[in-house]
Amino acid sequence: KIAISIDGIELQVPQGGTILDAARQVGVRIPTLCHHDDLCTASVCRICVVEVEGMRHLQASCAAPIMQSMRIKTNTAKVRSARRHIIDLLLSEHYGDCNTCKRNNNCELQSLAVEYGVDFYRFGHPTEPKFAIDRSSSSIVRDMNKCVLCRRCVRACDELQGVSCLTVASRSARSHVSTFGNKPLSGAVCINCGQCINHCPTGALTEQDQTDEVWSMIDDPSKHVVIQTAPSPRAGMGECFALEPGTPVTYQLNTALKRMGFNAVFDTNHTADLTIIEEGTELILRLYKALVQKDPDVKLPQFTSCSPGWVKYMEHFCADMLDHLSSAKSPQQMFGSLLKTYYAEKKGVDPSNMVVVALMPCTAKKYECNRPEMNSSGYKDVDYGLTTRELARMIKESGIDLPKVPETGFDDPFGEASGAGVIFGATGGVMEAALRTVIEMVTGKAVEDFYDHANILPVRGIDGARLAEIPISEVGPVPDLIKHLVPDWDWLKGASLKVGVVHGTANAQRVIEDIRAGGPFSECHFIEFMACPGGCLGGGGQPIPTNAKIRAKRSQALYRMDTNSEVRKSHENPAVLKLYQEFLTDGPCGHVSHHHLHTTYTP
Ligand code: HC1
Repeated sequence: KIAISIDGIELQVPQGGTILDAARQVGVRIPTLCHHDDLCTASVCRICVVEVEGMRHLQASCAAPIMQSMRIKTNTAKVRSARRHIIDLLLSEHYGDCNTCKRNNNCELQSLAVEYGVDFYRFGHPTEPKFAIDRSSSSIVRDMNKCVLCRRCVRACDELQGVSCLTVASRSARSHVSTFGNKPLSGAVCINCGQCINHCPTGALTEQDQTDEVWSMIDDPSKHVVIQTAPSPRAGMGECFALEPGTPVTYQLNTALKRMGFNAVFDTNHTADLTIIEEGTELILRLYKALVQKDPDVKLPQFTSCSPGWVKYMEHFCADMLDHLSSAKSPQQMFGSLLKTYYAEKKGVDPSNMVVVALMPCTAKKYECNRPEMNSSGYKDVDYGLTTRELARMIKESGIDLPKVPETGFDDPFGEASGAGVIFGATGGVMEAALRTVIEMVTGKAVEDFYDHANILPVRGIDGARLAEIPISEVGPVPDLIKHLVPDWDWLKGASLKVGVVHGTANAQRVIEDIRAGGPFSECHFIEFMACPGGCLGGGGQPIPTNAKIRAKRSQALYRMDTNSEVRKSHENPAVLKLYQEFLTDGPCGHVSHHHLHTTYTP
């Protein structure tokens, strides 16, 4: 350890750590802009400069390593003047008006300007935009006039997602963030995940805003407008209303949505349960065909397919492996199809007048609902995907103080969901939900007989890519629901189900390479892939800021909701079982379910 002092505070720090880390350790706040806890150091903005006794130049605290004893000052006239100078220079290039910016009051440049008392544009202010706004993507809007060249989007796209869609082009005054060949985003290799958005400090990157379109649907009396709410927004939405990350607002949200004018509010966790039945059955069928019938065309491991950023990643980067993807649609899309068929008929609503909105933590969900495959109801199954941030704006616009409103339940017939459905939002959650069902289906025993309180801890965690083995020590009778598909379980007795869990597509890239090379992941039977760090709860449509601590709190909230749920296994959700009796009458992976709940992807 090395003894240093920061603003007169004496402390011991490990050799090689940064001044910024040391300052945080003793509660000294140094402003940052290009620095982000999720990303590698870039040290390009220099806003975090400090004075180090004996050094002629100011040091960027995010990058300067502590190799020897130092006396550091973070708040001298020289430091303040340098920081102010940097802010003035950034503002001289930053075209746009805070009042009309989506990041107003949530912009790091704006906060710095306030903090450093900027009350005029010392070096001028652009009066004309330099760049055309790119609105071509169904998920993301790029306004490079507001870019401060911090490269956080470039690093997020590369380091977290392994996509590298964005890069810095040209030099000095011409330097700008660009796609390959400066193509519009819709024509670039982008997976729509939005990680660039929630790592951007300003309004240079935002989601494709559909709030006005949704309002006009709500205002149209001829429309029956329903909304489904995904697991993760309920653990994140509170942050937009100054609540601690991980404060659940599930039922207040339902009240707000009803007051805003939605005709019905449904729980996406319901179709998460349905996804488990369909995807779990598909897995059993794949295993049976591959291991018993020795069918060479059946691909293992099966990959989950509910994360649309991950699906698009596969289409761009490993299209030759698309037949590993489960054919089950995501819960969002299953819901859309059911709403415009089963529900529309029950309710006596003409599906052409039904508008399905999905509240999602994800910008890629906007892309997913626009995919041409997603119209098995005969209409566009899901009309609008709203992010957590967009819906927060609509709630505020409605004058609703979300934390203060009373709680309301979800509407029938899709109001019932299990705890397995809610953990879909956290990395490992889809796998745990699937295993709870598969273990009970195969062994005929309660999952609690093998895992305390049905918590399958081997698949939980935060490692970007992890493996687990689930032993099948005994087998029971095949349950009625799938009896027509597999005759018995004898072939699984004594086997181990090998599973993987992966989040962040940069990790997915490593796992795909491992599979190609015949590494440990190639031996898996089933792998959960989620495009975003932490799973959907870290999605590109969630409140800003994001970091590992915030994501951990959202995750804990989802697992608490699961623990407190009355039903914790997808196959015990009575509303899902009723759906098989009334609508999906030829059972999981049957013809009806194939038409409505499954799809195929082509490169
Ligand atoms: Fe997700 Fe899913 S969990 S993909 O992460 O399978 O977005 O939250 O809604 O569809 O249920 C996202 C979250 C979400 C779907 C479910």
